[in-house]
Amino acid sequence: MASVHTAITDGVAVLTIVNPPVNALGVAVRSGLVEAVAAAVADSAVRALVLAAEGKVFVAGADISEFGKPPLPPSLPEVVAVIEDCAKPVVAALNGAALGGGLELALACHGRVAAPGAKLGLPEIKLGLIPGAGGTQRLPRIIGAGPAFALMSSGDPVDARKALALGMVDEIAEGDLLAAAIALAVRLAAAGGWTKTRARADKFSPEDRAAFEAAAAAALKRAGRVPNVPALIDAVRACLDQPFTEALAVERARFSALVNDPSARALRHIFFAEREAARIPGIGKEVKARPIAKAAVIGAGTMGGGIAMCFAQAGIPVTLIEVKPEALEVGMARIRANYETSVKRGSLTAEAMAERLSRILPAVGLEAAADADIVVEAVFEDMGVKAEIFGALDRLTKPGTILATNTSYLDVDAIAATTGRPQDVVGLHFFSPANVMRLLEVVRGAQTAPDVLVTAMGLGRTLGKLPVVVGVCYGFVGNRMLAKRTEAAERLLLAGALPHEVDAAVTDFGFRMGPFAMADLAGLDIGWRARKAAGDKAVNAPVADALAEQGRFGQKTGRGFYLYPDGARAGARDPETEALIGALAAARGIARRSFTPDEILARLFYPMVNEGAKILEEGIAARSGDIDIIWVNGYNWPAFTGGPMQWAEEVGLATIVAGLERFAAETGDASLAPCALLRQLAAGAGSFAARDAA
Ligand code: T1G
Repeated sequence: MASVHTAITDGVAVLTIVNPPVNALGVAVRSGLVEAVAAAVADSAVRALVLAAEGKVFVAGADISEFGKPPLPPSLPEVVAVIEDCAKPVVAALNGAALGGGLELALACHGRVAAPGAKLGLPEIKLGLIPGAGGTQRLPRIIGAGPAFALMSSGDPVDARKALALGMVDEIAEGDLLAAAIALAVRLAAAGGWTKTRARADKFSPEDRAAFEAAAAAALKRAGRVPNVPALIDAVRACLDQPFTEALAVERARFSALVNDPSARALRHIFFAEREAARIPGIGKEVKARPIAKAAVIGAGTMGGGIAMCFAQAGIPVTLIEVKPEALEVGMARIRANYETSVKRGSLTAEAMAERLSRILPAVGLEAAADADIVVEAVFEDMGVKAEIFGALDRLTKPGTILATNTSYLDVDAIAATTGRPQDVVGLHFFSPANVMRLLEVVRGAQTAPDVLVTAMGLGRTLGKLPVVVGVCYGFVGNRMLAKRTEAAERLLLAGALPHEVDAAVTDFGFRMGPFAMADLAGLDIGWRARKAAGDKAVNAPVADALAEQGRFGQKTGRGFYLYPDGARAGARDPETEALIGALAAARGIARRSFTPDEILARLFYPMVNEGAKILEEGIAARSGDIDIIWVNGYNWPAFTGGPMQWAEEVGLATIVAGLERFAAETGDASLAPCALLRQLAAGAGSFAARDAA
């Protein structure tokens, strides 16, 4: 049970917050703090207070799970005011992360002592919010409006040393944190007076104002459609222009409006979905992972090299294997070049590059994988080639070695069947570039052993990935839904939309690139060859096929859907492409018409939502939240809309169902008809989220 414990040492009341795992400021903690402060103030034996916390985190902030529900008193701002207006000095002992409301609590204290490993931050911006318990008013008073705005608009924490330099903490306790905090509290009591943060204004100056305004203008330019950046600017500007109480009311008003904004709901959904994805249905904590001390990667191509870099970065020695020495050399050269680029950019030191390279052991021949604890196959997407490799690995590697395939589409069960150890086979679908993209689809074969799955999920996190369990089907989750978007985008071209209109609708929605610009960047030849190899499973993409057949592969050939004059990165409209689309439509007897951006988005995304619902029906994904974090982290779906399934909830499932029925009728494509789950949820006013929670 959450609580606040009080112990009195040397006339100092130490109030310790206990609410595992991260001391979130739920209502029990808030009430406990108000009661504990009142008792300490009433106790004549107490001359000062220390605010401490149990565990590895000081306070992770307000309890995010309370947002969107009826507020329970006392509110956090009330608790913060009780601390700041306390008749006796209060010092915060920051044993670990002090984030969001946790830092706001500390900022209201009259002194702050941090442990060396403490981190201090206001990450509310990442939840679609702004600080709502005085952070936008007290932090500027302590470190200046410019630095405070920078910290709040990034949402990234600073470490104890930086916090000391900024003035956010009074000292760093290299030894006993509590003793240092008590000593400071005693000094404040002995001095007989202290300054309330709300009363400080020594940090404000014309230069500080200018720094804030410049940072605000830059943030506003980057913000796009999200409403919390303008809200943060309003709150900090109020801090500079208005008395504390009025400015605090501005912060509260902006915060309260944001809590129920769809973008904040979306980001809270993503926050919890990312943590929920770690739970594998049907596998409990008693299932332990196999030790992974040594890895091997088969294939030194772009993917294999990137995967090897992931292991090296995580400190796991990895043997990178090719069958031909020259291919191995090319692969190693590409890895070195990647590192050199990072060193040039300053994101990697030369020492770290050398250290990581030393962990990648190039080798020719599968025998080199013999002593690996896990082998990741990353060769050509051909079942014959993979079957040969897995058969050999089955013979060469020791019992218990996990055999993983990086296949993007192929049947992991069929690959497992080529070995005598299907229980040790799993899919690890990395996304290109593997050393950058966070998403990892962990493909669970029919016979994959529970401890292999647990090992794969743990390894994913060790490699800095966001691992999500998916089932075996063509394209698993992400690529299976991407196929529906590709098909819908092509259909839109034939029906009358132009490439730049479709791409503009998608980028205005929040994607970095639209589907056609993305196809030109990746190379139209890649998809064209994949469709030819996929046979009847291929996506229907007549325009992309026609362009590829003319050798128009996109950026690499200077023209694809768009023109790229003189190697330009941004494509220009190409009259020839638009004429080709018109001819293809005419040949199909399609009377073309224009489409509004909203019609374009509905036609692109509703079929994806339908496919996602089918994926849930089939059990290929366990939760709609898993599907959402796959799309946010693997395909750049804008997080502030929560992913395709969360977005569908905001649109309204009944609207989605009606739209799909219309599209199915218009196109004659029965696969567009809403699936049973979607109909059932829409009819019963159910939701994907409720189904996840059931
Ligand atoms: N509220 C509720 N639950 C939380 C939580 C929070 N603030 N933070 C973490 N959890 C849960 C999490 O869901 C998981 O649950 C468990 O704790 C462990 O989390 C008014 C409005 C602190 C760095 O945004 O960044 O204050 O899955 O796996 O890796 O102005 O948690 O075990 O059931 O992440 O050790 C602002 C969010 C809130 C910080 C620890 N604060 N948390 O990382 O553990 S809004 C944040 C984190 C606010 C005020 C505003 C991290 C962590 P489960 P975990 P971790």
